[in-house]
Amino acid sequence: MAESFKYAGKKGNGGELRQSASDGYPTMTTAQGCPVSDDQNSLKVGERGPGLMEDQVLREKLFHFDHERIPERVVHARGYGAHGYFETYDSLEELTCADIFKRKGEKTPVFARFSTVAGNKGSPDLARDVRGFAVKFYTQEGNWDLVGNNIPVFFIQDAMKFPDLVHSAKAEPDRGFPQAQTAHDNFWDFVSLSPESMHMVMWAMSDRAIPRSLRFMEGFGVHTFKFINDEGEEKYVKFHWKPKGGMQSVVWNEALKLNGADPDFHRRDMWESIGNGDFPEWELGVQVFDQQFADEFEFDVFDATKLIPEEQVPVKIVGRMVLNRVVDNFFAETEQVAFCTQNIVPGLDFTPDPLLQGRNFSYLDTQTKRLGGPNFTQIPVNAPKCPMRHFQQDGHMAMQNPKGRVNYEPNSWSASENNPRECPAHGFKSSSEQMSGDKLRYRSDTFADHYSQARQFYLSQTEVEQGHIQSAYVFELSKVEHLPIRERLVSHLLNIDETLANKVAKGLGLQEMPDPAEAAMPTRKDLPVSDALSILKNAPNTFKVRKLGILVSDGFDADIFESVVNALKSEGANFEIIAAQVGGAKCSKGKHFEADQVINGGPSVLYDAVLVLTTEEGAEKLAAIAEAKDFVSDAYAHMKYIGFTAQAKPLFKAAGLDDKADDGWIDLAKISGEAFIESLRNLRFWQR
Ligand code: HDE
Repeated sequence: MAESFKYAGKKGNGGELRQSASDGYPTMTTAQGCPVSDDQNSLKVGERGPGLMEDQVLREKLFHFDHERIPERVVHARGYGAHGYFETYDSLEELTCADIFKRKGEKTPVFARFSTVAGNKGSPDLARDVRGFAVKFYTQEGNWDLVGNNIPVFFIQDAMKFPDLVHSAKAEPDRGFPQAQTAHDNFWDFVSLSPESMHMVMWAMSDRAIPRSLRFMEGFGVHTFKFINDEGEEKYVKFHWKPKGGMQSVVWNEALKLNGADPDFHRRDMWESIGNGDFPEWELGVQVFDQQFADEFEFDVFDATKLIPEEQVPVKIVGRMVLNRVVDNFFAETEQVAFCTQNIVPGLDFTPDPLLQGRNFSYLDTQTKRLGGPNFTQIPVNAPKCPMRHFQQDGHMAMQNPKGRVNYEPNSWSASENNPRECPAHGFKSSSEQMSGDKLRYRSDTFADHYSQARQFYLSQTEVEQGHIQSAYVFELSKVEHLPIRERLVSHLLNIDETLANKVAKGLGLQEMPDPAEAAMPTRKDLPVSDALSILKNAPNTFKVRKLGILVSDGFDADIFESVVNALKSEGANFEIIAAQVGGAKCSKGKHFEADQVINGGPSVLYDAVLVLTTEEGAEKLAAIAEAKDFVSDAYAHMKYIGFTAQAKPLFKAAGLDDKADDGWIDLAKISGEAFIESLRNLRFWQR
């Protein structure tokens, strides 16, 4: 028990452990600033009497507690945010007059929030789902919100379908489940009736939807935007975030186990990496193209279900984002941050993408509902860091009403900080593009090809990744109860790739192959493979900022341990010690090491690779513990590298792995720690 705790234990206060201001703590007050004399007991008539209505201290405390929750986001409810900066590599003045891209080396503060889409606030991090990737840049000419995802395309083409898509993906309304999963009838019913979703669904079934860490995923602005320079010249632009640590995902079975072992796996990883000084970092890239390219490109650049392959328009890197500060308070910052796609700055503009146009309404509307009024822009995480001058006033929680007499314009009062005017030269200007047309509800024919890029994505994957996609379809559709929905989905897959369709049909045990779905346009078979679409083809070849789990027993080899730890340090990687007891273990040189995890709290899914460093006796003891056997058999099943010495064999035998050795098993008695870490740079032994 901490020394500062005092046991009050006297008559009349319930005997709680109690500290008071006289112990050197500041005096507690009510929200009105009134000093509180007793924070343990409500006001009563007599010692056992009924409570008194006049107890303003109790009423204020309960009132505030009752109002602690705000509506969670309808989508992207579960998220995690951090602060950092964006550094501009070079001036982009030729392309855009956006202030943030003007000065080489300039740092602009940012707040980023990553999220899953379908699950509620308390859902697990490793759900198979799209990840939100939203960044608020506090530029000197206003906030720019780039509200993107970790997948470069979207399920639907028109904002009109968004509520339907989201309703179908969320828990079914009658039963209230499943949580944070698309593996149910409603979702697959909707998407199988919406062929436009087939490209994005393919991404969602790929490893992109189960990232190892938020730090190891790409981000995309998805829509085509516009860059406008000082001369009013316009170019189209798509935004990309490239993770400095490289891309990496988990395998599905690992995701399932991670959700049980640590539902906060991604947020804990972000919190710890920033705390360790391994600041998550991404480079911002742009694909810039002109009207001529847009006219000649195979698909409509305003169709958010299509991407532009990097091989066709290379991604030019223009800066980097470093996240170097966790929030002070999760609610104040991560929960109250209000991203709005309509927050853009001079030098940028929207395009007619019908999804983006709808989003520009929806975000402002949702923030007003969620945060309770129009003044959410004054909450510190949302407030611009440049001056704001306008005549908007009042409303719920108004904190920054204009000072002085002037609250309208035009006025004849003298110019002052509180009396601003429009600025035709530098103010935000929309693209001067001419628009005309009939008023109609119509889906452009240029949006009609729903399968070609899904096929291109699938064929661009390695065999291992294609296998994961096949299994994901089979898993998800196996949870669909209605056979016609499964068949309908397979009928779309037939339009994408026959082999994939056959594998999924076989996995589902379909008795008869359906006919291919009716297609508005035939699938193009001439789109070239795009290597940029694969995670494994772009593997980072480093173990940097990854984590090795070292399972030890008393008497573990001190020299091997030291050599591995030194090699990890020079790689910039981390490790955790796992032992049968949290008290830790002694090495062969008699030094005692605390364990970071006890074996039933530190399964191998938490690590990128494992090392089993035990004595024979230690391995025999571990062999009797179910979680220790899972530790090694899961590492094996998840294609992880397994470092070991011969003494660990009794554990492997008990786990049924004694005849399973392959090149992913590394005997540390035979090679140095350095050589071991070199192998770990492959991240997984996919050949297994
Ligand atoms: Fe969102 N989306 N969205 N979305 N979205 C929201 O805003 C919406 C779309 C994305 O960390 C909501 O604050 C519509 C595409 C992210 O706070 C809501 C449409 C992309 C986040 C909303 C889309 C996104 C949201 C819910 C179709 C990738 C979380 C709560 C027209 C480019 C931001 C909120 C954060 C959040 C509406 C489609 C990304 C309801 C109507 C496409 C990352 O306003």
